[in-house]
Amino acid sequence: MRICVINPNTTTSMTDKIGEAARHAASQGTEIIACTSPSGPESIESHFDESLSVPGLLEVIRQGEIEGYDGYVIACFGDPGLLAARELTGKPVIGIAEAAMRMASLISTHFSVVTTLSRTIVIAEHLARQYGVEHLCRRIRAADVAVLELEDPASDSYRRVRDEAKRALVEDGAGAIVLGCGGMADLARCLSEDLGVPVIDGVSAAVKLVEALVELKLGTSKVGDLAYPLPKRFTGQFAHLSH
Ligand code: 5HY
Repeated sequence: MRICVINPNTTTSMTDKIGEAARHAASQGTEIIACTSPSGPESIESHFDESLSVPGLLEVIRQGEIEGYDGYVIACFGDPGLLAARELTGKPVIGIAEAAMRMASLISTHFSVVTTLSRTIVIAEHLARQYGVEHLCRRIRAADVAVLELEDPASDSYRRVRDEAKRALVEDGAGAIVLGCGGMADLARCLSEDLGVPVIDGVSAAVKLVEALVELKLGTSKVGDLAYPLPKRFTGQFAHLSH
């Protein structure tokens, strides 16, 4: 099977890191195609960034349908454009936040999330509520690490993420840690060894969920709100979407 893993920000080094984590998690026979969004912000750290990341990731899905991929992963912890993306395809589309939160609920009674900047905490809180896991999520915490600091080997981002996760274990009574950024995909194994608890990277979790759905021949329902978009005219920069 061929899974397209989309980095909705435009930082190619982060796409490479996300692709590596996805390939590490993928089963033999699964090909991972890691794609960087063709348009949008270099990092997604606000509602504004998130909204402007969506057209680019939807364009990757539209092209992916021509390529004939078997499934998609949206590798940004805000799960931007997830439902719109599901409208565009009959294949499974999994967001890394939903994947990580659901996996965490299978292996711990309570988990905490460690994300990047404190201003993004509310985005993850909204998702936990939307996914119906807010009662299992003790707290969404921020390591106050900017997304692109995760790309800088000289930054002490690992230590800051680790120390915030340690606080989550002590203060929240969390049994597992969910990493709140696609750019943290490479930290999960080290952190889990350092902390002695399960640490969930959403990229790996999402790849495994897509594989499971494809193997079960389960795709996105095309009945109801996730049916293909209705044909209509679009103007301006979206005129090419008219059909
Ligand atoms: C992410 N931003 O996973 C989110 C993390 C965040 O560019 N990739 C980003 O801070 O919400």
